[in-house]
Amino acid sequence: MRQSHQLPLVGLLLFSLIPRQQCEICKVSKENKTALKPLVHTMISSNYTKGIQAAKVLLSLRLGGFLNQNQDQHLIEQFILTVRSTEPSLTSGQLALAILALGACKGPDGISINYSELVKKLGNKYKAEIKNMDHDGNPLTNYYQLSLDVLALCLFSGNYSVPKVAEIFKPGNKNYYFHKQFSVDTGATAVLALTCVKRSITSGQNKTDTKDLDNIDNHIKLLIRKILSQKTENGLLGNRESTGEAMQALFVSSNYYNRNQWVCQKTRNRVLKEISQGAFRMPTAAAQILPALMGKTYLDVNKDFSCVYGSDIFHISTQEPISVTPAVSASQIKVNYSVVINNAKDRIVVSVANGSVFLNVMEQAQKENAALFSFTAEETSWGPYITTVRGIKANTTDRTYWELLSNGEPLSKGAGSYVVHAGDDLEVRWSTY
Ligand code: CBY
Repeated sequence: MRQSHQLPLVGLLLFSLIPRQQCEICKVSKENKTALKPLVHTMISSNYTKGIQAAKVLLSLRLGGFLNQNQDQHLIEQFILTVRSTEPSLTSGQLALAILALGACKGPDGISINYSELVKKLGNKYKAEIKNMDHDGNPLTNYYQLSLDVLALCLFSGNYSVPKVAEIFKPGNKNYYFHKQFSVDTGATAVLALTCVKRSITSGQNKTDTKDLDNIDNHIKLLIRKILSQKTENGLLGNRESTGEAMQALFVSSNYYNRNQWVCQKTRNRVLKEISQGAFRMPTAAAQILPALMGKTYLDVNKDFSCVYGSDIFHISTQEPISVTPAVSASQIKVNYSVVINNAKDRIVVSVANGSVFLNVMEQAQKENAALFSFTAEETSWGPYITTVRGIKANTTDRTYWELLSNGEPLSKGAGSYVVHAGDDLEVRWSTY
């Protein structure tokens, strides 16, 4: 064979030896994309693309290229107004997510976004978080949100101190844990943030001490180890809800683990199976899993890169309503419900319609005995969050909250989505995390 004929062959051989990126290997193939239809459907339905809660949904739909140009323009215009009118009251993580959603890609001409102003405001909110840590090491919100802050500040050239990031994001920090249990969601977003910071240092954008770079590198390595230690038998990372962001963290740090430590196809296949069984019905849950299935991560956010517009891939209209509340049938079931404060337990048996959720039980108990069972809840992107019970208020600075349990086990769902069963022993317990 003449040398000139050999060249393409050598090229092909070399190409096949280049390890393919994990995200490429794991992304759902074109043929299997219809498996994602339920997720896109849940997210795009009009009720969940409104308000600040829509940030994660928008970010996910835009990263995945699931909107057409009209939908994108309409949703972004609406979202800008929301951000403008609510900005002062947003938490740091909410504003960070909003910036990531708006700047996920370069949208239709004619929409102008004042990034520098938003990023400056985020810088101030992040500063306030750090300041709050001076007292007892607790930020105003939590490390999940601090990670989103650093990620957005890093991607959008905001102000933050690299040595401070290297100091506070040590994997031993208590803020990565709730009740001594490592929070995979938190660890995964921290890996994404730290990876962005590391890249900005190595590309020369950010000048810093090599000691900080080494520390950040080490934090990523340890966090990846912790995430992998939460891999379950069936392939999920942590639980169903944390898997998507954990996949993103593993995609961007494939040189920190061996190929045999994570078989991403197993995780992906498990997730696809869960989707086919009706999981991820909550818009935020769908939004958290979708980017990874498209081989994307939050590090792909780039305001200067034109958005990819799908041509109505699934023919889903923004008007189509979708019900997320489980069907409630006429028959009644009895459950036990208690409020536990330290060693004092107040118990009641309530009757609710079959198919009811935890919140319905709390409402019924409150109706029957307001003195013992009164409560308040706040709407979040994961549904209602119980803030006070009998007037006692949860507080991030003291790391207190109202924990939800069923039959002695903490729930992995919120009050608005956990469907109760006859005879359940339900509990809200005053806890410290
Ligand atoms: N988002 C946030 O700030 C939340 C970050 C998060 C790590 C989040 C999980 C992960 C995520 N992807 O959003 C988180 N939970 C936090 C930080 C917290 C603490 C909130 C207080 C604070 N420091 O800011 C706290 C108190 C430890 C907490 N979560 C409590 C609870 C329980 C809520 C009970 C109540 N009072 O209503 C509960 C129900 C656990 C329990 N058994 O009591 C709980 N969390 C759950 C189940 C969850 C998951 C929700 C899953 C679902 N299907 O509804 C979760 C996704 C999430 C939301 N919590 Co917290 C974790 C998981 O299971 N993977 C930023 C914002 C901008 O979006």
